[in-house]
Amino acid sequence: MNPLLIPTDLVTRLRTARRVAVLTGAGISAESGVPTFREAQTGLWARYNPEELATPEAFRRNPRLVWEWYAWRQERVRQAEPNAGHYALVEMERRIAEVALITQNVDGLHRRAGSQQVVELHGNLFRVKCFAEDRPVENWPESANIPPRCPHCGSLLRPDVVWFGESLAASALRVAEQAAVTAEIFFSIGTSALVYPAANLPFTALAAGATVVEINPQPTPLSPQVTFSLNGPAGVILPRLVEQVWGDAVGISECRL
Ligand code: BV8
Repeated sequence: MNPLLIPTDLVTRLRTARRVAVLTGAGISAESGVPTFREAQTGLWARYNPEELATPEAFRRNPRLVWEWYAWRQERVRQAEPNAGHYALVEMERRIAEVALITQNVDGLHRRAGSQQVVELHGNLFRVKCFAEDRPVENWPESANIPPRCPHCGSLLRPDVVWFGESLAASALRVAEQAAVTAEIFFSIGTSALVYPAANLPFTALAAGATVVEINPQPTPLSPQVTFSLNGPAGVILPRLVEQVWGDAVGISECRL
């Protein structure tokens, strides 16, 4: 099926939907030039497996290495701009009564695009917290230390992201699960659906009777179960979807699709 052809049945359902939940992964930021998790790391990070670096064990073993890896990722994201896929979700949020945007991404690009209701399940690259006290830290005195030290207890500072083996924030997970249970339509966009508990959410929505839509150029473990599978890049398919649902109603030129 031509991925750019949005099933009319999906267009009709979305036009009348009042509660929509959207789960995004690294794939939605790919067209902004931010490498996905599975894509090989480049340059000096090519020899590291991200799932090994994104762990408390790796940080204990070599805090400087892990801190510098996150600094490198921050720089990649600073040079990036949200893409048409991010903006289409902003448009969806404007048009539908309730949209819960649940992201596994730590790049902050959804908020930069203008999305309001964003649940960052795995944290944010640009926030820092104390490794010992697990509390957010806004400012810390400049020093030669890498990683810098906590101004309260002197222990190491770390990125405020959820590492493998660490639990997600209970509040974020609760909001995400509630959105999956109550959604009429659940979108799974740009995620390989391999990392838990996020990967449970589409199945929770399916079990609750939701229409589940996957947008991904590649098949995932979720693909056989979904109602609609749109196999193409989110930055192409999402604007097309918004245009087909609301295009003539809103005069598409005004929104940055
Ligand atoms: C936990 C933050 C309690 C840090 C991240 C059950 C079964 C098996 C394993 C487990 C399980 N329960 C727990 C585990 C262990 C583990 C896990 O799931 N492991 C996996 C690898 C098997 N989960 C955890 O450790 C979680 N904690 O459960 O705590 C506990 C603890 C221990 C044991 C039991 C319970 C914590 C998980 C969170 C880890 N932190 N990020 C950082 O970013 O540095 S996860 C990180 O990787 C991302 O946030 C994201 O979640 C994930 C990457 O996945 P995707 O986003 O999907 O990206 P990926 O690159 O994989 O795929 C990109 C996709 O996009 C592809 O499909 C591609 O085709 C597509 N694509 C490409 N271009 C486009 C596109 N799509 C659309 N448009 C395009 N243009």
